[in-house]
Amino acid sequence: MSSTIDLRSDTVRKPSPGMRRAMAEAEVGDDVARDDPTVRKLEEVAAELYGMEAALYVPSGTMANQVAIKTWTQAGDELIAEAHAHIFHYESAAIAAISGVQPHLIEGTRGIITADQVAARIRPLNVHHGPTRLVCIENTHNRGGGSIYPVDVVRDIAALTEERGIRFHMDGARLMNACAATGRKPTDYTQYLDSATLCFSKGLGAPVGSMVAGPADFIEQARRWRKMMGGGMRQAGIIAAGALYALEHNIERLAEDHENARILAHGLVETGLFDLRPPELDTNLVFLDVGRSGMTAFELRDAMAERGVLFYAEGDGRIRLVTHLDVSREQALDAVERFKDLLLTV
Ligand code: TLP
Repeated sequence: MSSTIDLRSDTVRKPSPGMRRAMAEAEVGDDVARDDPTVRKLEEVAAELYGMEAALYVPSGTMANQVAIKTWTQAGDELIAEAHAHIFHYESAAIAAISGVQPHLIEGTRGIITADQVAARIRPLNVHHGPTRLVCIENTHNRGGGSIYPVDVVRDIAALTEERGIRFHMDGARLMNACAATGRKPTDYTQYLDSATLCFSKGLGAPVGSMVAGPADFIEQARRWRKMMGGGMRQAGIIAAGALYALEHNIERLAEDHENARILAHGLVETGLFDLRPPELDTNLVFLDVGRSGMTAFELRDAMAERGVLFYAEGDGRIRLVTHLDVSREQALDAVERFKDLLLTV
């Protein structure tokens, strides 16, 4: 039996031996008392990476986004986001449940929204409306197919939000993928933002954790919401050491994941049975329409799982294949062959 190729998400890869060693040797303390030197170091390094005053280590990307939303808003406010944003689709309705905020959604192009679209959604100050307090973007955009925000679009939205006194937040779970693909620095994007997140537990390969960065007073308030949400951790240096190791060792290699994503996409599109939807591929998230395969996305997922290739099926006739540290070039090529075995042999 050939080995399993797990393309469900870049969250499934496991910490490397080097990372595990760094974690085992981490200096630790009680981080709720701010006594953990490794967490403090990670927060400093992360703030510097984003060119922001401060950063906060949190258990997940979801908590990073939700403490930011909670900090910038009050119940009864509105926030503007893209219609397929992770904060709206995949965070258990936390915007409503935790912050009591109403999302005002915009259908973007590959998840990208423009300043003109945002301007048209900002509420006039009027007793009929909840005030628009926050604009959120996602870079790279997950359901947009790992798409990358053009820097000038981010800059234009920032000019608008600044003029209108609205905060600007970025879900940067995979911002380092955007940087690896464009050759840009994180600060090329974050210089325009009031707050931004980064996940260590996706393509960067750490087992746990994300960070949210922003102004020092924002981070102090976010620290309180983190505690309220149950995210105050004790000897968290053990996991923070994995995140530090990831920042040191796993950024440059993200380009390999993008190359392997292209191998998968091209191999499958060449069969004539799949279309990339959206039609471009920027980073490590490959969304394919299974239209001409003769199977639904769910049937295909189950049939391929029997052949040792795992991925998620979407409700809209697409499958999502994600490359990461534990998928080699050979495995990407092998996965394409296993699809062909299923679909092209009579
Ligand atoms: N995304 C996961 C699932 O939740 C869909 C995945 O497999 O892609 N922002 C973005 C853009 C994300 O893609 C994710 C996770 C998060 C935030 C949340 O991170 P976690 O899972 O750490 O809460």
